[in-house]
Amino acid sequence: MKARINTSVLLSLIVLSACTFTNNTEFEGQAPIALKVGEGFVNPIGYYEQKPRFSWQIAPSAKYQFQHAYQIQVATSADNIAKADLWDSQKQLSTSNAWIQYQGTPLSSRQKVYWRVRIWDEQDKVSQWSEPAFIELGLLSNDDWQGQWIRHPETGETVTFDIIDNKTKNTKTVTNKVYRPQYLRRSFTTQNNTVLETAEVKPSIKQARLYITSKGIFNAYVNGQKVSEDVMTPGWTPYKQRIETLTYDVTSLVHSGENVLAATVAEGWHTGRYLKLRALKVKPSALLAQLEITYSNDTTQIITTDNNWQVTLNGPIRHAGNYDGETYDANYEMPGWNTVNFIPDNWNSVITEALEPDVELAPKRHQAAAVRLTIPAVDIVKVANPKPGVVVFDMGQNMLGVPELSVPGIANQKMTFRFAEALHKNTFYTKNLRTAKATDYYTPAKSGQIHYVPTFTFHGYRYVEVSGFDQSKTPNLSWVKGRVLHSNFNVHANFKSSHKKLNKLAENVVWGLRGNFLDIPTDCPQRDERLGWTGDAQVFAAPSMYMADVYGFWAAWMQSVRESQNPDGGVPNFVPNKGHGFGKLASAGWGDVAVIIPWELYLLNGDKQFLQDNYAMIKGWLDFHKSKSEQYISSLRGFKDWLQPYAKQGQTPQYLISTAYYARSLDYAAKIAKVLGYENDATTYADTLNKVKHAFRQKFYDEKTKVKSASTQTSYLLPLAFELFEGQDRLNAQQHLVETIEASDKHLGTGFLGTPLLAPVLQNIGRSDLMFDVLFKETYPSWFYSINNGATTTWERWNSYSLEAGFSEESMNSLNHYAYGAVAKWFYEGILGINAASAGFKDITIAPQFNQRLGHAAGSYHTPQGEIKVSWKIDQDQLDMQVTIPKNSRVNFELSQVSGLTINGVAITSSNQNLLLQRPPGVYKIRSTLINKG
Ligand code: RAM
Repeated sequence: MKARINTSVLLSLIVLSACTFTNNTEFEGQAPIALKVGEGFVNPIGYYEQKPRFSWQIAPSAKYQFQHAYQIQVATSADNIAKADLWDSQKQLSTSNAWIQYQGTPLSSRQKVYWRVRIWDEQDKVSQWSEPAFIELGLLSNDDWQGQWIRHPETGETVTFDIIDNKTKNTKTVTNKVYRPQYLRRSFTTQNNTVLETAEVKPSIKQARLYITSKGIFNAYVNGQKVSEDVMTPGWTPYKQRIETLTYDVTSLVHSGENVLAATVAEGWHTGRYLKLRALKVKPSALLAQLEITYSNDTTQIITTDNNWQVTLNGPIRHAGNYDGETYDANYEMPGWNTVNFIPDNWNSVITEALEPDVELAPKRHQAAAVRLTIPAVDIVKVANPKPGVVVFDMGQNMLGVPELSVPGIANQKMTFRFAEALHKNTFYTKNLRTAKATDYYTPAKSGQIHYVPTFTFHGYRYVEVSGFDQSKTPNLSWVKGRVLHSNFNVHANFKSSHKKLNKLAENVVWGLRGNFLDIPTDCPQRDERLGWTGDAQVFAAPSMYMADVYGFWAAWMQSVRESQNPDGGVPNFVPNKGHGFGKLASAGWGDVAVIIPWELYLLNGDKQFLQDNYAMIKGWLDFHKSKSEQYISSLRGFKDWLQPYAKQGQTPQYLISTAYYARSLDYAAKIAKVLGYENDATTYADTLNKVKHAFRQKFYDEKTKVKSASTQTSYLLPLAFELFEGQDRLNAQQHLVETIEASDKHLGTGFLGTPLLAPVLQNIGRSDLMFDVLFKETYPSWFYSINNGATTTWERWNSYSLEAGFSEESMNSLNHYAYGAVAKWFYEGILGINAASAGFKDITIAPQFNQRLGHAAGSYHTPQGEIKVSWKIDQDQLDMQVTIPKNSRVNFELSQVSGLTINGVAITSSNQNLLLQRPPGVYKIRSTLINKG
């Protein structure tokens, strides 16, 4: 028998002694690791939260398994950490290792704080303290900014464009403004350079921070050195409400004496056009910066954007736009323009503009974009009807990025670089880019090899067409590389199986992710669109979480969604939008993003703050749904089951879809309200849900639960996935669903909304075998059809392209749309069986779906507690599986297709089924016979 110890006495002893002897080996408990704040930030500079949320993990190598309590200390300096002069949580009995909110005095702009954590294990033994981590805040308020927006005085150049009129289909000419990229600079002398009257020692530079943002996109330099590798900063937010700001540590770049702070600013999303809306009024780009230098004597010098700056439009980047590409002329290069040795002759003085009080300047709350990969060209392709002097490179991969070009040029002979997603009947094809010109130009000042990477644009492409180069040289693969850009998060998708095409599909989905996560989630990266479509986002957000560290990315975009909500509660079709046309309207299955992303990401992370942050929007959205419904049937407009095969928008009736989504949003809202403790709201939403369910059932289905309209897969998937039917109705609907799938010879028949529901519904009704049949179909419409036709990403349409006939249509045909990639969630949740049994994966269910076509499958998922790993293989009928469960989690095994199970050598019989439930962290080796091969 264990002796009972008085825990509180023991604890005070531990706390006391731990404070005195922090490194005492008596406390061998391994310290927590992976300290993070907010949505995954490690030691951030320029952080955004005044009350940060702390997360950590137990090291996989620790001798203990669970956390039973924690203590967090926050201090003003690393030396003071044991004093916890800002906040000491004290010992808190809690198993939570994530999202613990700081409760001290809210942190202020620029403040740098240190924090550490220790935990008590299941035996109530305290661990060592973690290594201290830090957080440094950015500028939190507009009042922190002392400077003004600065820009070139010009008012843009008028350009004419030919566009196809949507109604008449005739070409018409419109005019608009474009703004040339600006080169801005100012020099300054550090304060410690002044001649000192006394003999005291000159103070040295202790720290320098650059706070900076722009309307448009910028690159910044101190003394000619780029301050960071970020690209397309500050990214895209609803600029009329909020512009994100960046913070850079430039301590090592500022010298005592004279310095130059400089920046280039181009159109980006702010000033550039979007969609075909050439005529939309655009405002010029501008820069806002504040360099703060702190000296060893604790004085501070601040350099801001003011009328001491000079600007020119006569730099080498002549034009730059997201859709149309960049034009670079080396004759305009200004060597050293951003250094002290340069004399800015003929530069203009900037004009200044006051900060708008209603435009919030806020620290960027997720990672900026960056070059994440560089890939080589794999082939020089022979096209049909080759034009002399034109060569086409194949990158082997459809991607979002910019080329890295090392091409031989001739002085003053313009080179042209065009981009295409695929060859069309062996020709270079750009019609599916619509009005996006997606062309870069480079004019060399002298003959020889150029080295050029476009700065202020991005393209969605696989093929690069190069012309204008030195014809005496033979094209070489080394001329072109592909720099892959996306927001700077880690991609750790690692699903692998014995099936090549399935693996290729999994890879393609990841490339769809890489290709559409440039600061905001986009529908596509190549044509004149590239917008944050909310429907696409709601289907792909949860799947993307299985593949990359994208929580911060989504949480940031959801803030933009909140800011874009219309006064009537409608959540727009795409975010950000410029308040123009159909972009700001709300649609069923699109606007529901307001509820779907908060709930589904909460299930994966367990971060209640995310629910709270979005709660007002959720309520507004439900009110909006209500205003669009009569007798609990919704008449909200939408895009139906967008791009369902064989039918443009889909045959499932709009109001059936709208009512189903009304129900889904009510259901999720009721759950969210419950988690947040808003019991009345939870009851109201649940009551309304019941009424909507009833109305839905009566309105759209007959007495045999057959849909009254055309029988589509989606018309059964929606009520089954959203649990809108009970009892016999549910069974009937299941049967009708299976019949419709069988009627199409097991091909899918779903669009954007139906497709993500297929796998979870079929698994839920015990028909994973049928899901595998659909998944492994080779012919249209199917996922493998695209692979059989050379896909390296997921496409917008099931038949966007074929090797034989090329692109199926001219418009609306992107080869890089992530929506249909939502199926990849099932690779992790279904095939590997990694499921959250409680929000945030503290409770895990492992329920793999085996199938005769798969000899093995493996992969992992990063939960807030650590990595879950699953791998299984089937040899004859023998199943061998290995599962790793991270610390501070428990696992249930649900293995339905097996018999004669052993776990770590122990046979599971009817009397010890408990060995399948609530198991602790560790490695499980599972063997069994497969009785149902699926
Ligand atoms: C297209 C977009 C997007 C889709 C909408 C309805 O233009 O590409 O994917 O959500 O239409």
